[in-house]
Amino acid sequence: MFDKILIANRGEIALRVIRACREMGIASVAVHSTADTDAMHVRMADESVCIGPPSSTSSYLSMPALISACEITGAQAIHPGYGFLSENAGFVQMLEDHDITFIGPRAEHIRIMGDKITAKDTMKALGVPCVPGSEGGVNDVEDAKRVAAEIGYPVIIKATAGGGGRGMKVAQDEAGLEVAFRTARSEAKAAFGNPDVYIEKYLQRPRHIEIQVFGDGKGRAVHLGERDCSLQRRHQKVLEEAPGPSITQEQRDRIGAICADAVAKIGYAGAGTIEFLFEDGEFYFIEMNTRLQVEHPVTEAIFGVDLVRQQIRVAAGLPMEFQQEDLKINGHSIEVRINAEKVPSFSPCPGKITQYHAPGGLGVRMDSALYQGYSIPPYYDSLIGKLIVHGRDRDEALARLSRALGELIVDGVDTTVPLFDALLQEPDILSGNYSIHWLERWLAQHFG
Ligand code: MV4
Repeated sequence: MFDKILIANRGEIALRVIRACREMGIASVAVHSTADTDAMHVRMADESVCIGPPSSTSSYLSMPALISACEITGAQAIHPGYGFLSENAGFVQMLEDHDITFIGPRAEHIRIMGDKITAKDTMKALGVPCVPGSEGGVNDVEDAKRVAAEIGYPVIIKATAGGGGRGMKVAQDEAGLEVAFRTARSEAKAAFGNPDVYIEKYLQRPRHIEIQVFGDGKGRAVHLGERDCSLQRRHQKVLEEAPGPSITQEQRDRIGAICADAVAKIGYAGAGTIEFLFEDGEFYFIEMNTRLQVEHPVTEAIFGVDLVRQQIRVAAGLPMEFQQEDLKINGHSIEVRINAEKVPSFSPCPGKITQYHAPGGLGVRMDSALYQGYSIPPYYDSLIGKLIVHGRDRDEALARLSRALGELIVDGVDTTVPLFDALLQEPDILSGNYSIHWLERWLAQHFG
């Protein structure tokens, strides 16, 4: 096992990793920009290294600075958290050259899943159900028209270098296809330096259901059910829950086994998320994320596992502490993302926290790096906390969420808390009846 791990991240996820390290008797090294000298992750880690100026590019994304920080402190491994360098295959390769262990999958798997056409081809060949569409990419309008006629309109054109909603165009009919195709290609070239696009049938009212998988890197893998992350605004998740309110145990077992099998076959190491659109009882693969996700705590809550601990074990060459038959769902969990943003514009609202009180009690987990007197810098993501509740069933989780939101105090900046108070009054939210378009429609109705 490692003696010392460096955390190449900040905020609540850095604390999350430091906590796992401490429970495992592993020393932790925080890194920080000059804007984060007073940040909680710096205080909570065993040691810290300043790696550069405020801009992420020159600090949290600086590979030479991170490698130097490992060499100075003697850290043997890096946990990337989410965002920043967590899905950068070049970084993983560079760490390998410096004999530093990356706590995550191999560079090869990050690369495959980072190219959305290759990801889809790979998953399809492994038996994962995909959205009907082109075999590989489409190179010209004629090719696009031929595929679209086969699968039927509407269709969606996606950039292979995109993902997470970037670089997509919908065409309702053949008349709209040419413009959609040309725009998608030129936008993809401008945004990613890669014009390659592919076509899929456009699903009109799906849910976003993602399956948590975990591999030991030696051909064994398990799944930890699904999360429903359909409540999104501009491709940013707002609320996530597990299990999915629309998924039956039979559906979970079936798609879960397919996913675990697929990642076992490629020898995948560590935590991964396989994203699906779910419509009319069918799953359609869209993308795979090769990192620990923001919303991983809802899975931890219902399965009673520590995913970061397992990531560290697997990276050190140890087995996972569970097999598929050990993984049984207990109750229901919901997470809300507390952002320092004004509602309903969702514009960032950095500033000084004048009062802070975290909720607690049975079934309540608050992952946050806030403290009273802390100043949220303007340079980074606006996520300042995740409130995760767990109950015996969905209704108990909802009641606990309401209660915990009432206890939470974050003064000095605007937050997304009022949005959650309002959502908890909505019959569709209380019954779990929402698709990927529900939130944008609701926001347009209430504030448009
Ligand atoms: C789609 C789709 C409908 N049909 N693909 C957006 C993010 C990226 N991960 C995939 N996305 C979508 N792909 C087909 N074939 C609709 C979306 C989509 C979406 C997906 C998940 C959550 C929120 C969304 C909001 C708008 C569009």
